[in-house]
Amino acid sequence: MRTGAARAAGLAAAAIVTTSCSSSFGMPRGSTEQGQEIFDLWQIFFSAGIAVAAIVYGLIAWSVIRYRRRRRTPDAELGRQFHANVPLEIVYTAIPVVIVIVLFALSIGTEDRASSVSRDPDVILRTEAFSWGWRFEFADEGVEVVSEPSAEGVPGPEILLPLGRTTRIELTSNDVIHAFWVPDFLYKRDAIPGHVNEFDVTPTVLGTYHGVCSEFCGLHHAYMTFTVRVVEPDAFDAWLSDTAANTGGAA
Ligand SMILES: [Cu+2]
Repeated sequence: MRTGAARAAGLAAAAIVTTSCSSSFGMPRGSTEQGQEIFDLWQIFFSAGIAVAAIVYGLIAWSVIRYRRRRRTPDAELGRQFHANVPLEIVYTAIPVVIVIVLFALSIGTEDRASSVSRDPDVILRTEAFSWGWRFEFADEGVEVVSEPSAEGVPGPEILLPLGRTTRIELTSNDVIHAFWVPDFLYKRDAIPGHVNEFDVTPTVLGTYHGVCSEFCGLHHAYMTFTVRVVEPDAFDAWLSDTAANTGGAA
């Protein structure tokens, strides 16, 4: 019984150490420069959480074992009783406050960097959400990609984005509030009617990414999907000119 428990504890410790060493704690790493900023912040939060948990659970375990009632302890006997320990109380109030201030400051820095928009983006993608689909427009190139009428099993539209280039997404909605979310980008933004939200994505990993509306917006919310395929810039340019030619130029 004891060896079983020891083995389980050993395995758990090994799992924690291995996970920590791979240093992503199982999180997606973010497939854009902006997403990687957020990933780095999450790592700090997660590590801080592990450190705090280790101290808290360690102290609980120590108290339970060190101050447990022993067999020989008389029924009425209590441990040493005392009231207040000002230095200790100051320390355990100050440490969490400092942790919160540091995490707050780091969050503001990350938010600034992840949400900052470049003055000179390589591509501008106007994105309009509607109930229940998406209209993507590469206005400068005259390319428009629109959802089919939404229904179960109808695939969402697919757009391409160039690897390593900065795409400015100008996001709005033409009816209710929706939200643009590509989980692998670790970044999500609301699409608000009458307002344009701007953010940049600079993809760093080639791949096909699933996108969804992440603001419940009505009956077909669940079908409001899209696909983003990150390709080499040359392939992106070729796709744009092919699509522009096939649609006769939507601009
Ligand atoms: Cu929606």
